[in-house]
Amino acid sequence: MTQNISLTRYLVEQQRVDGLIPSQLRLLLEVVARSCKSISHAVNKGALGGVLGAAESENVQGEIQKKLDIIANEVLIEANEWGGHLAAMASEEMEDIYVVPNRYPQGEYLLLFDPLDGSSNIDVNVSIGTIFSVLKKPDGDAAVGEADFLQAGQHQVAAGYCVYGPQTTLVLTVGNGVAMFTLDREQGSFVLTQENVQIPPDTQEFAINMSNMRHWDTPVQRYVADCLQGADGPRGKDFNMRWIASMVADVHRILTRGGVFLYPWDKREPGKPGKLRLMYEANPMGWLIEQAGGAATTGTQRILDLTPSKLHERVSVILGSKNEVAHIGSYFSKL
Ligand code: P6P
Repeated sequence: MTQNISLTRYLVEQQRVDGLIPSQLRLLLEVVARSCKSISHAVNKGALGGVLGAAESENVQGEIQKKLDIIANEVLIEANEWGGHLAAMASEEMEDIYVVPNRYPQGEYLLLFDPLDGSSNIDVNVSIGTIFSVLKKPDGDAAVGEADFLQAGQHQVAAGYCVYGPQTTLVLTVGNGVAMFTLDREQGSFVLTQENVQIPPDTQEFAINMSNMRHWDTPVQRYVADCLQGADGPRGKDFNMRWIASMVADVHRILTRGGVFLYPWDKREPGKPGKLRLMYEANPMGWLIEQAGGAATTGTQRILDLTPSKLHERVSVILGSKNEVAHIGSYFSKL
């Protein structure tokens, strides 16, 4: 394990050595990390904190919100609105963007987040997490608006997640590889536990919700069928399957030991390109995966190349070990 380097020291050194993190971005990332500590504390209380169960409201996706969804969203908004580093925020839990109130100075960054991803797992004590993405506000004096957020994922300046599992681990990239920080609850700080994360290019493990098999498009059906034939089939090797139904947890496993994650388009809602959201799920996770040597596509296109047309746009997601993602792509090109 690396010597006891705190997140703060890591960010200062990245700023000093590589100039990758201007001071305003460093401040933003430290505030997001502090927010994740607060969310972790609330999550860890569980039933003792009266935070389990559903709230009386729905989010923009039409999904019943959990109490912790709302708590996590409020923590991120309240922690980030006054610091002067942001112009606006966008969240899975809010229909419209949240412009920093006039009583606070506006900064040059835009923060997007899924405050608590995987919230269907909250009440059954399975890992969940916060996903975040940072963009720069386009130059100009015009008031910040939704259009400023509609940038392709390749323009992100920082991205990461915090997984609330057996450990609380913050995973971050600013474009110089992927680093992991584990929360030391005794010190109350995130400590660097891995840097320059590298995903193995090949894998024998895929993550997909198999109950949707009859709804998938042909390429995905053929890919999974070939994997299930194992060593005697066209892949010539056996495969293992995982599905945690918490993207943060599945992606963390892939960053840690390789694998592929698929949430493809399916014909249950043919008008939607997929279930997952482009701007605050697929883009940050896609950049992290690429920064760790993996790949992230829709099956036919690189996710980070997609220019969004609306804030809560959905997308088909295939990401993970580079060679396996390319192999899956070959099923689409055979169409
Ligand atoms: P399903 C959680 O709701 C989420 O957005 C992702 O974290 C997760 O990968 C997926 O949806 C799970 O979806 O249809 O398997 O419940």
